[in-house]
Amino acid sequence: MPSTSSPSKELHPLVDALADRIRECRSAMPELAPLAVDPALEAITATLDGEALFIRNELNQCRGLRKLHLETARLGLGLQILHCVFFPDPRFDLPVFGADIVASPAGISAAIVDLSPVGSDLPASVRQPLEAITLPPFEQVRELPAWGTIFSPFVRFIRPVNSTEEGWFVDLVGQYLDVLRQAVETTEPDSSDNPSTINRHQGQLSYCLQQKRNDKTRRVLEKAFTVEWADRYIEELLFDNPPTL
Ligand code: BLA
Repeated sequence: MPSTSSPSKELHPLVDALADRIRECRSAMPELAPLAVDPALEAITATLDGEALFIRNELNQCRGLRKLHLETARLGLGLQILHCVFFPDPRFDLPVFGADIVASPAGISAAIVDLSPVGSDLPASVRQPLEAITLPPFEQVRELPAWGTIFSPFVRFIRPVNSTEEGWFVDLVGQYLDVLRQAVETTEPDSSDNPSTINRHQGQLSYCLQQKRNDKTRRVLEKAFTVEWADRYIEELLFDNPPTL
């Protein structure tokens, strides 16, 4: 790990490896296109107590997904974050993909991945292949927070104990993204006014609302920047509500 005072932009090997795997899977998505990012939010740098902070945001869209967001960041006290959410277009019966890693000089404290439903159940096109995935025997499985009711039964929330487990986690995320890509390729959209579309829009709103109950995210951003900045960042970039249909 780089020391906490290092101004370098190096990231924990798991953060780098997972970002690379996500980029590789993202590049295989059909009709992938860049999505405009507010230049003020694309690359953010700051200094806190002499430590260099940065956030890098990558935004794309593709068939079936309204926003593919990958963020890598160093946010003070040696904290490193990988944050990734792929939000579906509500006209498609597709889940929300989410992955998050929190690393500090003490190691990785949290690694989570899920394909989360935006209705009562995951579509069969996603549930069936997920059921077929063999879960690696992670030693430390973490308990979900109270707001974590949005996650599917396939959510994996762990603290990897060594680089072998870190590799398992990267592979697992790759498998979840392969499942998502196949569903993206085979799902046909409903119309905007179809009741299923409206329900999925509602479900995505709830997903965003629940994620905003994670005050650990908010606190880190408030400390590195300001309360107002953190609020805007969360509302407009991390968990913006899906556009009205
Ligand atoms: C926890 N998220 C955390 C923690 C921090 C952050 C500091 C506490 C570390 C720990 O519990 O070990 C911070 N995460 C951030 C910041 C960003 C971020 C600052 O993404 C972005 C700038 N969080 C998500 C997504 C998921 C997620 C998409 O953003 C899941 C798909 C999950 N983060 C998540 C969960 C916890 C967490 C479940 C544990 C919360 C708890 O135990 O209370």
